[in-house]
Amino acid sequence: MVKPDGVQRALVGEVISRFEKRGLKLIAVKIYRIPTDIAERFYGEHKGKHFYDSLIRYITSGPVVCMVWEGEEAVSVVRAMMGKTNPAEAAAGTIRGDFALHPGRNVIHGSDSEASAKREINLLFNDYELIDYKRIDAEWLVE
Ligand code: DAT
Ligand code: MG
Repeated sequence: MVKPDGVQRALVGEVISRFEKRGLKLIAVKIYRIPTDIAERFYGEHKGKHFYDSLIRYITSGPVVCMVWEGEEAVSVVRAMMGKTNPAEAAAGTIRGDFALHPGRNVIHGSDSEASAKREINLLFNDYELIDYKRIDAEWLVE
C-alpha cells in the first residue's frame, strides 16, 4: 500500500514501476480513503503502542493506493524492496531508503507474512477485485 504521504508526494507510479519491473504481477489496485474502523482493524497488532494513535491518524489522513502483488516469494521480495520500518536505517536502493526519512512518514506498507497478507487483502478488497491473468513475460521471469 502506498500510504497518504506517498500519494501526496506523487510516488505511486515509482512504487508500482519498481514492483512491476521486478517481475511481480499486479492483480488488484485501487485508491481508497481508509475509514477509521478499518484502519484500527488493519493495525490492530499495534494497539497500545506509543505510536498507535498517530499511526491511525496518518493512515487515514488522505487517500492510499492499495495493491495486491503476486509472485514467487512475493512477501519477502516486497519487504526487502521496501526497506526497514525506520527509513533512517533503510538501505539506499529500497523505497524507504530512497524516498523517506521518518517512521511516521515511511511511504509504503507491505504485509509481513502470507497470513497477514490474506487478512489485509480481506480487509481492503472484495474477492471480485482480484484479477486472475497471466503476464505475457511469465516464462521469462520464472524458469
Ligand atoms: P512495517 O510497516 O515495516 O511493517 P510495523 O508493522 O512494525 O512496520 O509498524 C507499522 C507502522 O507503524 C510503520 O510502518 C510505521 C509505524 N511505526 C512503527 N514503529 C514506529 C516507531 N517506533 N515510531 C513511529 N512509528 C512507528
Ligand atoms: Mg507491519
